Amino acid sequence: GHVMTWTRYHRYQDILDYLMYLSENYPHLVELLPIGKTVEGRPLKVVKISSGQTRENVVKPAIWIDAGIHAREWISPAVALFILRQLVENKSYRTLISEIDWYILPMINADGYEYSHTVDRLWRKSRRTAATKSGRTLWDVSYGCEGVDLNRNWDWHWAGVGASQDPCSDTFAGSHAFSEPETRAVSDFILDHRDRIQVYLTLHSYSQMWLVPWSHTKKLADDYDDMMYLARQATEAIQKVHGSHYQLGTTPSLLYTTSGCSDDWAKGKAGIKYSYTIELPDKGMYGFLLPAEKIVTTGKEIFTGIKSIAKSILKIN
Ligand code: 0X9
Ligand code: ZN
Repeated sequence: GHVMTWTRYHRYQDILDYLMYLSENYPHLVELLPIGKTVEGRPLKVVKISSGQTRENVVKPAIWIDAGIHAREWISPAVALFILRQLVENKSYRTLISEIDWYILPMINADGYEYSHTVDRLWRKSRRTAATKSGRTLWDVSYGCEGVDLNRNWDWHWAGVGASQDPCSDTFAGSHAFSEPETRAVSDFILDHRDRIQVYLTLHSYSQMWLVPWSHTKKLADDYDDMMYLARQATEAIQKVHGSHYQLGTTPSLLYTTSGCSDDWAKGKAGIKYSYTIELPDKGMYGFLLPAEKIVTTGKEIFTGIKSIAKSILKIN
């Protein structure tokens, strides 16, 4: 059994138990792929969902979804798990998983997530301890200097605009690109599967936006129109579910310029054409403290958007 519900936010161990439950109950659909460990030793597990019924000689396209890069954005892993459950337990999506392989990592920053449950609800970064030359940790010097912003640590214009080299900053980029075991594990896995992964999706909160690369520059990507076309269909489909409006555009046009982010890396380095950051609800009323009652409604609308992307991908192929 498992203790997963959709009415509260769960601890990491309960999330791992739920993944185990799914893989034991649906062994023909669900495979858990251990890809590494966090700084504090927590396992990182990619869930592969695939029905295996492929036509011969056809390479199935794959979609990657990750969540929980930022500790305090609790709605993100919750929505990833909701989508996971729909794909596995809802029989109406059998075609979707027979024609597309899904790789879902419900939690990247497991250390930070646990810390946000036990110590500081608004913690954002990982829990890397920065050692100083004197042998003391920076944490001894000043609270908040632990951790790396795992959405500034990717090998794409690393430590450029919108990222900090100061360990005490909330946007600390780390000591070098991919200095962190969490980002390294994910990027290695994605590179290993880059031939098949056609969509990269990463879930954040908050502000209700569907963000399109690039974010390190105001220049538009050559295939900006292609990315926008699929994303526009997705956000229009989302709006039909409960009327939620997701703003659509590049990060600099809607927020600010950022470097070393996962979506830009997935596009720029891994060559995944359709790469998006989804900023989940809300628009600021609760912000990071979105009540758990919103998990189901948010999950439903985002799953609708993702299904739209999946259908577009199948048409393109
Ligand atoms: O600053 C971030 O990392 C994201 N916002 S958040 O509030 N979730 O921290 C925005 C990322 C925008 N950058 C890219 N889409 N690359
Ligand atoms: Zn975030």
